[in-house]
Amino acid sequence: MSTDNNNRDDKQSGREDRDQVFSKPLSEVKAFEFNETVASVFQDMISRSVPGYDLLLRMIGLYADLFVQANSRVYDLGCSLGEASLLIADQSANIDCDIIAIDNSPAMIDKCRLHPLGTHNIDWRCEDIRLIDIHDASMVVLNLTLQFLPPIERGPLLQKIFDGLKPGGILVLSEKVVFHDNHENERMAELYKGFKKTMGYSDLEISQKRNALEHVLIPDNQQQHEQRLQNVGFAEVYQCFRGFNFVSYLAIKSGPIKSDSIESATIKT
Ligand code: GEK
Repeated sequence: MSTDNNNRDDKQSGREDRDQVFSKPLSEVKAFEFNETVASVFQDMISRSVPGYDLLLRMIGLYADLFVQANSRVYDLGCSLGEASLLIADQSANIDCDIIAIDNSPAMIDKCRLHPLGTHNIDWRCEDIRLIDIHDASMVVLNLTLQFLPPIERGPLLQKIFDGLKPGGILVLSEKVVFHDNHENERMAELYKGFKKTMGYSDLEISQKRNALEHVLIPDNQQQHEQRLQNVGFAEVYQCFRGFNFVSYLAIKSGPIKSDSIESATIKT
């Protein structure tokens, strides 16, 4: 599928939110920012850039059903347009819990605040996740966010999350990763580029975005993630998803399992 065809289809269908941020040659590729331009096309950008993004969201909905506890808090850290929070709110509609969705991009949070009021009880906050307090949490989501923090600040944030979780609480951590093995690393980069082309991105878009993200998104490898999660205290760490160079972990703080557990799991569609 060529990009030209996609652009034509979009114009014909009247869709104006297609990601074309890097489609024209740029004289200077600036560092990537979550600004208004990006926020206006973010839904399309992330679903065409992250293999399995929709599945990751559905998994977060499932975890909410299984792990969100009554009288607890749920934190969605780096919530962007709030897709994960909206799913969690749907899944935990019958549970007395507070959902706190945080992003430090004003453009993202402004758009979150446009979600219909009254249908979801979500506190949208424009804050830096490194500066917030976390307490009484039964679920914390870091869906593709940790990779944007300076590496040295990742351990302290995970420690704060672990300390703020109730027994039996969970962290969902999804990230782009690199691989220890050079050959695997190159192979996955090649496959990921192929994936982006099948999603309608041109070679120019792929290379300009890669340059823009160069010092902004700094991926760790799986060993670093697993070690860090164990170091802060998570007794159970499971890699529940991998799509090329994207992985998602479910990390559980020891404690009792919610009484109405796996057998009753239902996902609203
Ligand atoms: C989703 N989780 O759709 N404080 C707060 N927010 C931050 C910080 C910070 N220090 N650093 C980055 N962000 C979402 C997708 S996107 C992933 C997450 C991506 C925010 C940033 O503004 C952006 O909205 C988000 O983290 C990362 O499930 O674009 O690949």
